Amino acid sequence: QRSTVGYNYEKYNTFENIEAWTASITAENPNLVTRSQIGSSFEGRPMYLLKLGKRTDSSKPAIFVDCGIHAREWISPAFCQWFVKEAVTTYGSDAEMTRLLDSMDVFVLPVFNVDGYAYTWSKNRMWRKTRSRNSGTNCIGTDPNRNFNAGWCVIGASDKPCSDTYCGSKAESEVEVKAVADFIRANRSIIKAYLTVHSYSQLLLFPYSYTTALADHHSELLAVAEGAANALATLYGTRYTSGPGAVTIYPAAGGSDDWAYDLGVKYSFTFELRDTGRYGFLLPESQIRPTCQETMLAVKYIAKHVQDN
Ligand code: ING
Ligand code: ZN
Repeated sequence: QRSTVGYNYEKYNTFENIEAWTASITAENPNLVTRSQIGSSFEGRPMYLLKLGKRTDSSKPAIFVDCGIHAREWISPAFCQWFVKEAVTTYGSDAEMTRLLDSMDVFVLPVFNVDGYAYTWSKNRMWRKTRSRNSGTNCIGTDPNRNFNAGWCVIGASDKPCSDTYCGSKAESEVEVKAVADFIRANRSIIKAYLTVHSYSQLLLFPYSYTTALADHHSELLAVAEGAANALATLYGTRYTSGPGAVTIYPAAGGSDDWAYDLGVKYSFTFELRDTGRYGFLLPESQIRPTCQETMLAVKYIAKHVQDN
């Protein structure tokens, strides 16, 4: 991918393709995109982060978006790529996108769990976790969305390395989780919103998942989630359910949205994209475009609320 001309956003792309694409899209849009590396994975793959935003002298408030925490949820990295494409192609023509990127920066991590994602292409399409070694067993990997330091491993997570929801040997045991947590901690004064994209189930979740207690900002978060879900539905009528994770899907500790929220990032949301189970993780490529288009409306709705508050 020496250029993004002809890059296919309506197919699932390999990690290598996505990696090359991050370089091309950055090179082609120097006034809007900067690429940095926030870490390396267990197997040594780079974790590239794209910063989208109109260049300014002073630092701007920001939104952090990650995709691909779980390896098999392929629609998620596809959405992050779509979002970046939309940002660079509609900046200057779409009023909402222009205002967003003039007033804020959007950090996009297209693939969080890079090793797991590569493994779903080479060996096991249904892999979820990282690919790190665990001592005393041949079972591989930790669930990165059970590895954040938010009620770590108290509920809805397993302390057994062979489980698909293994919480790891300690919070942030996974280098990928530590890289993201370190970046967000270092930028906590500017990061106003944290969005993490999963699939599937058509849900828009917010804290908490590690407890059934309601978040301090519950009513505002619920209103924003419902507004975003309504915006999403205007395009194709796709129905999303909004609510706190613990009561809307299941109790689960160590999730990234709970951790970001407790750090002070008020607008913290987990998207569970299409579908509701017909295809599940194997969402056909024909649904990439409609899924990404409708999800853009929800993300832009949240971004507008964050800008205005
Ligand atoms: N769902 C999420 C999971 O990690 C979740 C649900 C969201 C749990 C937020 C904890 C916090 O299980 C999928 N599909 O991965
Ligand atoms: Zn997931």
